[in-house]
Amino acid sequence: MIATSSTAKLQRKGEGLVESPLSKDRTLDELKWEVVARANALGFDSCRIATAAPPPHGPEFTAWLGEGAAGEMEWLGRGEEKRRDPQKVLTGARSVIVVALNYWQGDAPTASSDTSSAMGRIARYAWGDDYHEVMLGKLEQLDKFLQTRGGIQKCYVDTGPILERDFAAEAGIGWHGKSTMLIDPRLGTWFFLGEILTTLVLPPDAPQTPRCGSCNRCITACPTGAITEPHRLDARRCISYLTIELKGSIPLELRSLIGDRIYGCDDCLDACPWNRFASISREAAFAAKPASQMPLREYLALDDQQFRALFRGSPIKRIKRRGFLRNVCVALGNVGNRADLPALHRAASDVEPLIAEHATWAIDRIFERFPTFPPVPHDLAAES
Ligand code: B12
Ligand code: SF4
Ligand code: SF4
Repeated sequence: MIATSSTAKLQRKGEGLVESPLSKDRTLDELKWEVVARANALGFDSCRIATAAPPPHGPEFTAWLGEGAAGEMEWLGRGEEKRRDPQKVLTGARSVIVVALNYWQGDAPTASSDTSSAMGRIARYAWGDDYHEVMLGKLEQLDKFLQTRGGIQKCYVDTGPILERDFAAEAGIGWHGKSTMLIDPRLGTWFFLGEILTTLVLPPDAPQTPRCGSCNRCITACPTGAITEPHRLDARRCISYLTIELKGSIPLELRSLIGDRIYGCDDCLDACPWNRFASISREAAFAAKPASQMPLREYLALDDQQFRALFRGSPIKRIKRRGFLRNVCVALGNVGNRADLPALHRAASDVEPLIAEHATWAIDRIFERFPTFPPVPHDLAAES
């Protein structure tokens, strides 16, 4: 708790009350450390402050949009002005409180001992509960505290028009990696960001020194060449975009590069040497759920209701059954075998044309890879 109120720090001068600069600084520092202590108690791994000034890479963001690198994410363009000026998000904003929450869970648990069933890969951030909900709940508690100190706040976790990585870098949460991921030497890249814009003045923290050096591992590790140059990602080629944000058909020329990934991609994160220092998240909500570890063909049996039940609370529910089964078909086309054909044949006549089209593509790929062996069982031919 703050020991002294700000009015106690006012000294008399003539007729009115003026603030002593010294005591004002102390009050601001105390408020800042109170915020940081509360953020820590809520489970955040880092909490630092940036000034609510226009983010430094606004021009790069505009150029990125202009080149069409956002693909179908037209919502990014709609919020362009706001992303380039926090005053357009919250009038009178003075500070941005930035938090980081580690979601690293270690290596993927192996759920199946049946090696004949192909498994898919889900990006680590989506193994457990939806981070938006987990983090916003915590940020709202900080907001309530700041209201008691006279602040007006807006809280965001990937949910608003903010260039989150720019404010996080300004606050010193991490530095801009060449992969575009923000990196902290302690947490690596495995953390989510959240922000509170506030009308309260809080002393800003210093940025970190960038430490990518001559490393280029993320760029060479990317399966689709989506990191076209350091600090620039063409979302249209990124597997995270193709499997999550893209609503329609996945471009044919990129399907085989997606491999076994069915929701998001971690390759440029896995490649980053700073991740060798990562430690397991303290947040129980991010622990892997069984739904993220099923053999691919079992996902194809899900109807709409079963899909919603299986992924309740998970970020995967966002792409709905049609998007998820589309991705499962692509992965089966890449890593499945003839034992997956019955499930794919059923999917090829799904009422959802998007699923049917990708299932047909997958069947063709499996026949290409396994033209004669092992032989097609009789019941398989009958089912198709
Ligand atoms: C759109 C989006 C995507 C898109 C586009 C990603 C992209 N790199 O642009 C797609 C769907 C591909 C995506 C993928 C992922 N995303 Co995303 N995404 C976002 C979102 C909503 C907006 C990002 C954005 O504005 N992009 C536009 C470009 C121009 O900005 P940027 O890439 O962030 O680039 C910044 C820097 O590179 C810098 N910059 C630009 N030019 C230059 C030049 C130099 C020299 C320097 C130093 C810096 C610099 O300025 C930019 C603005 O800060 C943010 C949340 C948010 N509101 O910010 C989450 C966010 C960036 N995503 C996040 C995550 C976790 C992911 C994935 C790891 C998920 C996954 N496993 O599949 C991948 C990672 C892929 C990658 N390498 O970025 C986290 C990242 C946390 C972190 N530690 O960095 C965020 C912050 C969400 C959150 N609240 O935690 N994402
Ligand atoms: S998330 Fe995957 S596809 Fe996207 S840039 Fe990173 S490695 Fe490339
Ligand atoms: S892999 Fe290397 S270049 Fe890429 S973000 Fe990590 S340290 Fe930077």
